[in-house]
Amino acid sequence: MKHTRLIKTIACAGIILMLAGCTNKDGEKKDLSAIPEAIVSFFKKDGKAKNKDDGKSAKDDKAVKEEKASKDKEKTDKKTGDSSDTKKKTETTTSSSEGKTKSEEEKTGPSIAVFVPGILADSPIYAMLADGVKNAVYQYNYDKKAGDKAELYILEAGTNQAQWPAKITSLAATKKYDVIISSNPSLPELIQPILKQYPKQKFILMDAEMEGNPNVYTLRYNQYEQAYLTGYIAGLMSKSHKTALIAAQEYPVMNDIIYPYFEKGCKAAYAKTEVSIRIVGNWYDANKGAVIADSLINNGVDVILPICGGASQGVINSAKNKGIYVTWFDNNGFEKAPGTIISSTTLKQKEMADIVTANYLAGILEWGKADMVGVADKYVAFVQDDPNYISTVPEKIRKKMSKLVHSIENGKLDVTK
Ligand code: RBF
Repeated sequence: MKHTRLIKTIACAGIILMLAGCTNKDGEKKDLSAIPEAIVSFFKKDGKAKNKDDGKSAKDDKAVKEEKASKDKEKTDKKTGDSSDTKKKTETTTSSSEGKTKSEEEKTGPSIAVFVPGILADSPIYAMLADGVKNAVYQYNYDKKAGDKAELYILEAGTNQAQWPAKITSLAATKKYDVIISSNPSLPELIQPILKQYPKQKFILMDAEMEGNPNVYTLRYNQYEQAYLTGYIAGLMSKSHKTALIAAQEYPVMNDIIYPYFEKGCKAAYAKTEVSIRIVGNWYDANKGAVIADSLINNGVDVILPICGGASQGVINSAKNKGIYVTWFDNNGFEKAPGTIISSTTLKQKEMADIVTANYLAGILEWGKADMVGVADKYVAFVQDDPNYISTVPEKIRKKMSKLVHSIENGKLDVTK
């Protein structure tokens, strides 16, 4: 497969090292200080979310047990092949309509955990992941009887990346979940010890790459194309010919793909464009996002691409106040600031998460495979029909963008060449 070997994902040690750095207020170096409590959420059958303060593992979460109590029945050894599930199997409930205890009935449906490496709010890539998996589970459960329904548990691991290894390990340690679904390029490294310690635990990892392990399926997006398209419109729209990317943190995909191909796109539009990158140091600090954007704008930058989660709101506010443009990544962001947002280069992560989860539930997921999807597959898209795009971006530039999208779609342009 194309590009599959290009990314080295971050080791969990790498993540912790990243946390140890420090940044000045303009984001030139890294600084991760305030660490909010992680949040655990779980989703009830009707899809409504409940949030709880963290401090408990998935295993201990009483709410999860209550949610499961109405339908939880034993998992068979045949299904999990795992005799250490005894504790769960001996739990009983009186809620059975026929007066049977849970140990008398069999819970045969699959159990899925979604591990969100961060928080759902302001990270479209995670919200789309959760929505896609929820949809697939909902569809699967639609005509199933209680014991056969799939169970879904969603864990928000929070913004303290140092806690992710322990949190995902404790999810696997419960042995409750047939598959853990997540999304982040750092996951393949993070799960290495788990694959050894819990050899029956399966993982579906989106926005990640790992090939050849029979317990792991990965899918990533062609972010060469996503970044190049975004850079191209930034280069076309910049009047000062100075553009910038504000990233939450450095990571291999950012350093090796997103930033270089954003820069390449900018320069393909206008060769003398000056492109720079600044680092916020976390995925949530909107004030810092605004301070960094202000300083870039003061230096003449007039188009910014924020890839920094909740900090992006600060970048948008600053851009709006100072009358410059923002390009948007991952989902359709036009509504966030009409007239300021000039583009949205989207990933169809919701659709993809839905498909891979449905494939898993249907037993047809190809374990060990590492897929990549891009513009030609329509899983990376440049939004051209949004009214805000049409009203903000001049027709001449929209035509150039349309031509570029076509040439990538029909294979005439390989942005990596
Ligand atoms: N993207 C987000 O939107 N929100 C996050 O909280 C987030 N956290 C990340 C943490 C790490 C360690 C890494 C490597 C990436 C993270 N990303 C996050 C970036 C995400 O994988 C992707 O590159 C961007 O969303 C651009 O598509």
